[in-house]
Amino acid sequence: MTDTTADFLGRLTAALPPGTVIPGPEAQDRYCHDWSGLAPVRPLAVVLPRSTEDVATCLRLCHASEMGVVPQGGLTGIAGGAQPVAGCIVLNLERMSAVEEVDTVMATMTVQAGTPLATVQAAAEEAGFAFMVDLGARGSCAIGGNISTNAGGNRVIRYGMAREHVLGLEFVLADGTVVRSLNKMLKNNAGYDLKQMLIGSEGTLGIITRAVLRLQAKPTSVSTALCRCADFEAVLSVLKGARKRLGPSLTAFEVMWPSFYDTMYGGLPQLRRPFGNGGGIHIIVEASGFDPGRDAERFEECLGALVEEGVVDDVIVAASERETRDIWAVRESVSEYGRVLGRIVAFDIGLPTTMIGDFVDAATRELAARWPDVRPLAYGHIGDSNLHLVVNVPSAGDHQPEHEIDDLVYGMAGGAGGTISAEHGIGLVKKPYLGRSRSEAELATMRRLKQALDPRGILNPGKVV
Ligand code: FAD
Ligand code: LAC
Ligand code: ZN
Repeated sequence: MTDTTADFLGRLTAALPPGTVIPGPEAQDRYCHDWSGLAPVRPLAVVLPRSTEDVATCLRLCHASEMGVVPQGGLTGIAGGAQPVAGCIVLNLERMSAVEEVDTVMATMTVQAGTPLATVQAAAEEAGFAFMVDLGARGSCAIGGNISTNAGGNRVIRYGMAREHVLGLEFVLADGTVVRSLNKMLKNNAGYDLKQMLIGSEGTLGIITRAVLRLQAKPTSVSTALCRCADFEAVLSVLKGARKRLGPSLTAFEVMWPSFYDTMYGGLPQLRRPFGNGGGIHIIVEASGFDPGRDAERFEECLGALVEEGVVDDVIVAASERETRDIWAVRESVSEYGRVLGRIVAFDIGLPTTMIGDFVDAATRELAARWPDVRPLAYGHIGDSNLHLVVNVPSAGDHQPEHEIDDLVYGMAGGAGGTISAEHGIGLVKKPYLGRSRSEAELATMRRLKQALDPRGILNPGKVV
């Protein structure tokens, strides 16, 4: 540590309440990495603020000394956005966890940014509402991280991404300026909508400290089915049919190719497999409604028609909460990749939906031509045009040919007019490929925005753009 760094950490520690600044060597290992699989990095210090004022004080000092700051929520990000950067401090918002208000007339909830997503969902339910951002990491991720990544998840087809669920934000700019923009109104066109700039900016433009969230009425019925189809053409017919027959009741459409489905069931014997080993592509279809007397019937009519049309080969409709959980269990087993596959290279591609089937086939072919023992698992939020591909080359062990795999898959996705990130963001992992999805003019505009808001480049240095 240089004298200046030691001086800086001394000033930071003195300016913040006792126990807020944990020196790097004493910080728990969990702050040293996120879910990206990148090698852990020990920060100079971990700052654990309890208030917006603490965040502002910290940023003011960092700005003055040009000290880099890596914001962290629940550290479940997959793109390396929350991964510490050597020579920088970490600012983790876990102590800023509180549901401050539920406004039952406006249907809003005001929360601190470190509140876990599952806590937000539970508080909404307790108040008779639902918060409709939902993803597998719900127990660990924080709402500030969800907003900063503009998270997607399983209900996007009906309710949209995190952006659609945010009405107001409080955030702190790089120089410590606090911007309180805790709007609750659905309509507010008074000048630029500043929150939109922060949403999805992955901690590079400001630190989110509070959010006003938009709540939804809690559906009184939820119907869930697992369908099996022969091929991707049939999957597209099911999507069209479900959209037409279920309209806004269609709340999830998650697809699992045999590569994903069979590998995860094979690797996790505790999961109960609803169908035999009949192959095919599996779809979780979920509908939610407000007419419990009729909703289940309408759902079964829809699925019955799809079976009759010959696009669905087999279907199981969950008859209990337990069966619903069983249907989702394999889709939610993605946190077990380490156990089932070892090290992976993960993709979060967006593609025109009609092209996804051919893309999966072609990528599988090309990967196998290069690495004969490759295991490419395909699944995703296909109702949102979002394909996840997870690749493992068993013979490469802990040294996966990450860059070659990235080049191959991103080359193919770019050729098909896709995006390199539909929901996880760019972080560090995808930064070298951003130019495949954005034009020079778009990149230059992003850099101008970054320069205007963070002229000393202290916020999440080296990430995104
Ligand atoms: P972190 O990982 O801590 O941070 C993410 C980014 O946000 C970083 O760039 C960080 O610097 C920044 N950040 C965090 N908090 C703040 C703040 N308060 N202010 C400013 N910047 C901040 N993602 C999806 O979109 N859809 C899914 O379906 C999905 N499923 C997942 C399933 C599993 C099992 C796992 C492990 C991850 C999944 N993810 C999914 C990825 C991840 O959960 C999301 O990206 C989530 O939104 C990250 O939240 P976090 O609190 O963990 O953020
Ligand atoms: C999922 C995460 C990885 O959908 O985005 O499983
Ligand atoms: Zn996803």
